[in-house]
Amino acid sequence: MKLHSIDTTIVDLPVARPHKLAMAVIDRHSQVIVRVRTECGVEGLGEIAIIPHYGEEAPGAIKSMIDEVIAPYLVGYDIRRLEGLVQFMDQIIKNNAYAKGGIEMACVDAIARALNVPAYQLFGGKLHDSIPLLWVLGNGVIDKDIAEAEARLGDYKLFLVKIGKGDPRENVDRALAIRDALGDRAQVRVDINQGWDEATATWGIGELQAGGIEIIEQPLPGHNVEGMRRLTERFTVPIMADEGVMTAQDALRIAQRNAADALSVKVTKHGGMLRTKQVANIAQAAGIRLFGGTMIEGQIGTSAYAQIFSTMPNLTLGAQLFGPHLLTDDIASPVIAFKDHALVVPDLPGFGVTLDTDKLKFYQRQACLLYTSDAADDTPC
Ligand code: MUC
Ligand code: MG
Repeated sequence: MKLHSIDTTIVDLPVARPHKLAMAVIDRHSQVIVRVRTECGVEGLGEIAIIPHYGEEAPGAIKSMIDEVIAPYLVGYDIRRLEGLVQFMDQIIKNNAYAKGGIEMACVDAIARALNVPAYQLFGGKLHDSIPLLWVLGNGVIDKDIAEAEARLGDYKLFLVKIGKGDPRENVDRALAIRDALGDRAQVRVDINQGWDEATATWGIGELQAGGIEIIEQPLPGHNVEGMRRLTERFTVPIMADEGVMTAQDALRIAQRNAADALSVKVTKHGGMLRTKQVANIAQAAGIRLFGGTMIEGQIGTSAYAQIFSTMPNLTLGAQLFGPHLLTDDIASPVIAFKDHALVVPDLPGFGVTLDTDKLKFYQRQACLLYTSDAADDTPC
């Protein structure tokens, strides 16, 4: 299965409402779609969803990294040697996890399609037929978040409130008001997205824990491993790392320092499905629980994430794969089903997704988008 070509397209997809995070407001969501084709005519699809200001890579840079730097070296490579392909990409260029992860994802889809098996079969097989789902409340306004949670209760029993921007007192009050409104009908977690310093976190987590918040995600900057250790030791409410765990080495450091109770795993930030499984294996060995994270993927990425999540024994905290519900249109056929507050892991060959080339053309980026930190603004530049 020698690689013949790699194509990339940037798309900007519509969302149901502006999604407010500590670092950005998303009112159109950007993805780089990767299509690989082998010399024997097998095709595979990858999706790199990008949360603005979350990581180190951006859509245009990812596209040119793949088109101009990585792809020229990969033509003719036998993609069945998947671990070799990942190591080869690391020789071509350091870091650039999103770009490499998108290529690897598309190769996994192609290999599994050629073998006529679901992708999870390449990673040890499926342990979970379905994965409990979490909806992210990102209005930044109490009444809107409560109304949205009420409307979503049919599909979701786990909610995550995005805080970490603005007044910490307002952040805590908003999360607790949502928690009180939902009562025992749902669990409520928070994601601070690195927004607090340690003193604020020590105060804020105390309040959130007393108010019944279920999990606290990434309160401190990702590099502050010792601060995360102190919070993990101090509080009984689980502390989860997200931005603090990008690489397998990060996972190892967190495990060695007892610097989190849980990790949020994401194929894109770890640089592919093999590397995500590596992080999961370290967590499993250390007794750390996993949460299936998201970068707000559509059908391709959500299926890919679900495939690898389904193979992880310690993925016991559900998954944030709400992308297909937040995005109001997609460039691929629907393959994701939702049942009993959970996502059903697809059993079709590969990721089971078919590209809609008309939609791909329709949503293809025409101009660069500029995201601001406090307004749903997309001024062309
Ligand atoms: C994050 O920090 O988990 C993904 C979805 C969302 O609402 O936030 C992001 C990133
Ligand atoms: Mg997070």
